[in-house]
Amino acid sequence: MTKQDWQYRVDGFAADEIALNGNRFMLGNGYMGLRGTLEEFGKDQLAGCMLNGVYDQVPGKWREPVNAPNGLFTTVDGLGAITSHEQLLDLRRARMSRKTRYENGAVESERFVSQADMHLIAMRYSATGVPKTGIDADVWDINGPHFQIRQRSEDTVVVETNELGIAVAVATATDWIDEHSFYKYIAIYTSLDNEDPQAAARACAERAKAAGYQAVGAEHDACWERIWRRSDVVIEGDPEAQFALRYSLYQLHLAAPRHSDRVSIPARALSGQVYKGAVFWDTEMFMTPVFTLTEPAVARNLILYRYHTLEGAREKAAEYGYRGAFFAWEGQERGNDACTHFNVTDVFTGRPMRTYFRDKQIHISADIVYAIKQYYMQTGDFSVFADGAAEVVAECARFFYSYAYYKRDKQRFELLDVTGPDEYHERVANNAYTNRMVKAALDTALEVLDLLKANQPDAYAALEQKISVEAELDLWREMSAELYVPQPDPATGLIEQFDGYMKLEDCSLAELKERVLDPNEYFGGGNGLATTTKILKQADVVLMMNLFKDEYSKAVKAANWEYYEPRTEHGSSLSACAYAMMAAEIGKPDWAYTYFMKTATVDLTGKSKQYVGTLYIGGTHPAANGGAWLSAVFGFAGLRIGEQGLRLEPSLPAGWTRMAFNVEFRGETYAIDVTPDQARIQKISGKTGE
Ligand code: IFM
Repeated sequence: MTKQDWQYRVDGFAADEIALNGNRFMLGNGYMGLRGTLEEFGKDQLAGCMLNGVYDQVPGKWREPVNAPNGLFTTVDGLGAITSHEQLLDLRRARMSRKTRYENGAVESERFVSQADMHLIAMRYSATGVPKTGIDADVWDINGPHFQIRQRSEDTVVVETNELGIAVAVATATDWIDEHSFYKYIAIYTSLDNEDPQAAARACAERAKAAGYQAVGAEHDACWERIWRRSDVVIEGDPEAQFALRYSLYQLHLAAPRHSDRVSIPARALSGQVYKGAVFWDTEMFMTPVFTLTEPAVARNLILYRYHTLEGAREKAAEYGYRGAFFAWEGQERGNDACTHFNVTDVFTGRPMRTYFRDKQIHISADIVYAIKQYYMQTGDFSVFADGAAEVVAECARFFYSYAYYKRDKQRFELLDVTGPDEYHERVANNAYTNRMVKAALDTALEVLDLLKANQPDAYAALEQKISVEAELDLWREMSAELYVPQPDPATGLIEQFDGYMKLEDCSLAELKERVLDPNEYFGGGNGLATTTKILKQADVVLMMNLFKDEYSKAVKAANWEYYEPRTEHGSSLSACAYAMMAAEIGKPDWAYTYFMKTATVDLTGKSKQYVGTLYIGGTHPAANGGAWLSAVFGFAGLRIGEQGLRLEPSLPAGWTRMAFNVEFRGETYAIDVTPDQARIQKISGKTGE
């Protein structure tokens, strides 16, 4: 494989890389994600075009998003075996192309998923034989089948999902150049976005055909040009790092919902049905921050998605006997939690294992409030509160008040029976990350409601009428003041991850791994190897210190990084970036670089966990992709954001001669330029993308 500037290329065909290449060569536009499989591939090679926000459940199986019928499907008879193959991804223009030679001929194609028209895919195809092109409705599913075919012709397929009866229409318009080559325009609409999806898809495909490949391609390219103008980060002196960061941003952008605040970015983006196509805290903690500073309109959509899914979070809180909004660990379109109580299968017994991802990760609600607060602070956009964010924030605070215990003997509130980011230790008391985040959520709720009352009394009154919170504000204030937040030990500087963590067995990661009996066994859950030890799944205290930088001294940060780093298994792709950012801050650039490259190359190397128990978890990693940007911008460039504005505390890795990028802050664009000798922030008038 070669990586050149803006291009990623794989030379040679490897059958065992088909699934990984499907991820690596992804295209998408937030509405749909198209896997980078070859045109002749079908469900056995995991061809897929996932529609964001369209879910279906087969009775007794997990609910997951729906793959649309494959309108790119094209075969050529008699080609024989592959003799050479080159597949190329142009990041700048988000186009995938391939050149394949066979014993008896050749195929060349190029495709893009339009960024200008979210319903459209365009393809150019040529072969030495006579290609047969159609629509393959026999799609890849993990827990399918999800639809019935309602109508089918050569250039149109309309299907209807089983559970909710959502119609998905795929219409194609083919423009033959000669008998070997053609342009094909594939349009996808659903009954969620159009009353007559079939007519809309047909019109879209025909419109594109009339405009032609060059014209629709030019519109698409122009959109991507704007995206890159806002978010590109230039790294000089390290082409590997440059490419990895751009590639990460590319993957993240593929899933960004620019068109709607009714969908978000699932944990595996739009690369497939893994993790039930669900939205996790990954979005708020690792992706939204990128958009908040580069494309705030996308961040706003992601935030308001939580408002539109508030009902599910309220239902979940009520289900467990609480008030307010308990956001899902695995959220789907109504905010409903797709996570079951038995989310992992034990590899030894084949039995479902009781896990507590769903019931105990109360930090998700606090993560959402944290992202909202950062969004408001960094964009100055207060209108988001009247548009729904105030209700989200208030309902989260209400939930936390109803979840907490007041311990009379200790005269403090505590959060008992929770699971923090380190999911190997379930049902713990006073997880430092959770408690600190909950305090921040309460404070944000109080601040926001105060501001709303003062500045938009009508909006405040409407909110009060809808969910009447005024009587609870003093309770939240009291809880925030008296909530226990684990502090650094005065002697060691260490923050205990949760009550009793320090008493657990202190075995090394290497020792733990020697105890492994099955390569896919889960380290958490009831009997997991890590549960009785100090080995953690992913950054927890270290993540918290990144979020509340000003509250801890450098010495405390260093002590905790050094303590927790060797004990972290990084069993989640969310982990590396937290260690990268903190390493840069405490003067460990080599470590920062190692962790940066780990997060930035996760979808290139494919070296992430593919199984948890018997559960397949492969796909792309948008949180790690966002984490690459966070590591570069907050870690290496050392961007710090306070009430006073922006400042830099850079710590460039060896060999990096320059970093340059733009951020949008409170309606202005700032150009940031860092070299080993100087760091500059310069206001540019207007917004980058306009
Ligand atoms: O949200 C994460 C979780 O923190 C660790 N396991 C994977 C999830 C989805 O990325």
